[in-house]
Amino acid sequence: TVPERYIRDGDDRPDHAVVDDERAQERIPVIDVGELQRGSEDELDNLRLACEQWGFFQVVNHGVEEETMEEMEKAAREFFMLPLEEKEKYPMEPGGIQGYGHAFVFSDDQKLDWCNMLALGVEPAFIRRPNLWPTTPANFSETLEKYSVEIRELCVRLLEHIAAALGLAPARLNGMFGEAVQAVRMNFYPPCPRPELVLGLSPHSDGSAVTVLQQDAAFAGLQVLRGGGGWVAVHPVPGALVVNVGDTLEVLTNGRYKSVEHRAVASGEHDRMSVVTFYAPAYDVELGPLPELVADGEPRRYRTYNHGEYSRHYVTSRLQGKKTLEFAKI
Ligand code: AKG
Repeated sequence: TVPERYIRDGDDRPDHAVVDDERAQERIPVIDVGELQRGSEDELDNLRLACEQWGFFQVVNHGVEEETMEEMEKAAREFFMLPLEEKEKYPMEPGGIQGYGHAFVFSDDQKLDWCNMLALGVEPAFIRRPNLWPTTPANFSETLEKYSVEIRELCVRLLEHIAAALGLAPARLNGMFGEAVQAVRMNFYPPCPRPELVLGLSPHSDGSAVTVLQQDAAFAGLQVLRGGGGWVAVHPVPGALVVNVGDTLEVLTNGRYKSVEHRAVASGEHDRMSVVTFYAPAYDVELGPLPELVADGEPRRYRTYNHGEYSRHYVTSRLQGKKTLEFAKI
């Protein structure tokens, strides 16, 4: 049976029938980062369209070593397989954002997501809470360090190409990010006896500029909300990483590129794991729509604000669609 605290009702219930409806054939775009690196204008167009029309895409030839990804997946899985009392040595405090537990729980009457997570700040160093980095498996920290360096390089490259796709100098976005913030969340979704009653992770957009997600191949549990309605499943492409536009990029582009609501559903048969990296500007950066991207006569949709304040607002809010972006709206 499924404990009452997880059971959703009404509109909140996941619609697993999503895979049978007319959206079933839709696939999020696949972008070849190798082609972008070689200067392909066609691939840059594909990236632009992916950001404008989807806000979500998969990347291949992304430069993150297969071995690095496999090791990260293995280390995270080993952690989640530990007995509960071992994992609870790294507790996420209620309403906290780092450690092991259920994130985004703010009240006793709130429905829980069918998910365990381990969330850790990685860069800059001052956001790290070393006592929350697991010591089992023994190579966990070393593996996460290596993984994070390679993912960070990918984020920097992606932001260069995204800037170029916007008609900006490639260094424009990275140049204003300062000591960029990088955080990782590992999500583990056990099989659920009644998956139609629960959500793995509530619908939300990300507060990041870009998010890079690694998922295992067992089950397409990640779903993306399409304009016009309907959830589209993100089918795992072997070796690919999933990238999405976060709220910060939506603000910087004055809404040209939109952060997109997504959620995770549980499976009746398979467990599923995702390793998610959030990449965002330094906390002291003042953010708003880039003047070059606000056309003459076009209204500014977002105000200028301090990114640290926005981050605090984000992490102290429930996962609730794109509600957190209200903070930035004029
Ligand atoms: C998140 O951690 O913010 C996610 O959206 C994860 C979704 C997934 O597990 O695919």
